[in-house]
Amino acid sequence: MHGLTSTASDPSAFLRTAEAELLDLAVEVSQADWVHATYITEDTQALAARANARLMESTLRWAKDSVHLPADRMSAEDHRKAKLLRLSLPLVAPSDPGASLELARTVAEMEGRFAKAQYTPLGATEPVDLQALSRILSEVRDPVRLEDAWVGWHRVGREIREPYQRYVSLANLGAKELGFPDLGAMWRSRYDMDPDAFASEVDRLWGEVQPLYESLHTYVRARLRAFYGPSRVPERGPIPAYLLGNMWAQSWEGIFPLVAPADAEPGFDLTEVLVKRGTTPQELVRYAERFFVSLGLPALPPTFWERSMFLRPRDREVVCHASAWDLDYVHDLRIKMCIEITADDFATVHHELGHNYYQRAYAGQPYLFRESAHDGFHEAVGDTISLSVTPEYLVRVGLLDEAPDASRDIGLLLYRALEKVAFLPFGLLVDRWRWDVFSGRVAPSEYNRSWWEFRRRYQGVGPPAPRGEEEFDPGAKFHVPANVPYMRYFLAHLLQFQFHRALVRAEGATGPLHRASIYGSRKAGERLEAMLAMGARNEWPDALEVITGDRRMDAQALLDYFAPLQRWLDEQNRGVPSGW
Ligand code: X8Z
Ligand code: ZN
Repeated sequence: MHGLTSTASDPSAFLRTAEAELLDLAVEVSQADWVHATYITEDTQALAARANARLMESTLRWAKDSVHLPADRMSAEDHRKAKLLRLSLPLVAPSDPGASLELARTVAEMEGRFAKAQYTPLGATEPVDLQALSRILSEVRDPVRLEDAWVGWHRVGREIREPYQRYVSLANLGAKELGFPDLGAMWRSRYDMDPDAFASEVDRLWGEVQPLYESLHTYVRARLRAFYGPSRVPERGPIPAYLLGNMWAQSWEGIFPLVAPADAEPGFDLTEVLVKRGTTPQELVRYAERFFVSLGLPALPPTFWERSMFLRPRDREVVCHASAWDLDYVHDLRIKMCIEITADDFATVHHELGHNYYQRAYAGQPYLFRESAHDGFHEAVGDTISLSVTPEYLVRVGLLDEAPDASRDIGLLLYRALEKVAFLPFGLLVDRWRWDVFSGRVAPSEYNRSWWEFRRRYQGVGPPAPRGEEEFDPGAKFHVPANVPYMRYFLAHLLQFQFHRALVRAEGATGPLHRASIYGSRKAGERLEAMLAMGARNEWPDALEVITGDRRMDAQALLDYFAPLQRWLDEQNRGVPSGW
């Protein structure tokens, strides 16, 4: 099947055969993963693990055979395919008998443990899930209850630590067989540049946004100190992570009411508006679909509405973490989410549909190109649309009677910064930490200590009390047990501002970026679609150029967007200690 002769004699045919076999196995993986994620049992876990193991084994074999392809007799397209073949999975096991199944089982088990974890918070009588605990983190202002919910959820890491270590060793061996030093190097090789150069690239990007993040941190710390008092919030040290309105302190809009100055609220509360109107989860998704349709993209297929999971079922365990799927890699699009009627989930449904519209647009490509330009692009599409959810847009779709005037702009910008700027260091550090874990720079005996070093260094946040090595706090974040690379979100948080700026300017808009929306713009839609349809056929700078005219990722668009806020923060922070 994987004969050397066919490799050498007809590279295109070799790659097409590989694609056909991998597509079949990938569809089986989607089906098994979908059933597992929407109905967690021993059996669905076993089925998902088996399907994943088969895909890993096949990918490894084809990738190893492809080494013998005659480079000098291959088209540019086939070169790209051969390169992507080796990088098409976020994980492979070594070829030893049973290793793929063991690795796939280990990941499925970690995912299951994460999905099923519960804790009975102070004042409750029943254990509750992550969603309910997250609601405490964002809504409750009693620091004792906040700390309790935070500590309670983080217990989940303890049972993930051991399988995680096994996963690290197996996944590293698999990456080595594919010719990468370790799994982190394999992940960093998907960016059309030298993996070390990519690491420097993200440092450069972080350097561009770090001053803005520090200004926000300084401002928020002072406000939280005023609210919770000096015994909870230090004047100069890291902010306790449980006070920032989110389980991982990754985005801070939950504490907007605590830090918003009196004269600068956004002037409306989208959650309240949606709840008052009795919006259903379906309708929430319809808003997002209508936005894409307004750009000239097609409506979602009827099967999307029949097969998606919008609500947490009462009678079974599911993976609630939101995701978007294309089960047959053509048009079986779906999302899986436990939707709550909030402004947060309003943004998340746009995020998820961004994935679905990307998948739809590149479905005509050969299998190995049915991917985004790089994974940050996939994460940026729906968020770009969310940046167009301005007050004026909400008025146009009937969710708001009147847009607040420009005097409320600081409120709008501060809210956005709590969402987007606060996220940046977290987006960066999850994989900075994992890269060190995979390379062995961080030994298992230091997993938790080093995790907190990274959180302190980049985010300037700390745990409620020292955390020992019996804990495994990275395991309390979905993407760690689920083996989802995370640097994509850091990149997406910069790219979405680059996309937004380019698309609103394509329409000729000249006003402030935070009041500009591409809603209803066919021109923006065409540009977006042109980029989406390329899939992974070209190197990512080509895709970036199609949409923005630039070939480099940079933070300037984000800094332009927040420039008025930066000036305002500088005034607020005068005389306030900064840094940690
Ligand atoms: O995982 C997600 C999406 C699915 S790709 C809901 N996000 C990251 C997270 O929740 O940690 C979106 C923002 C960052
Ligand atoms: Zn996503």
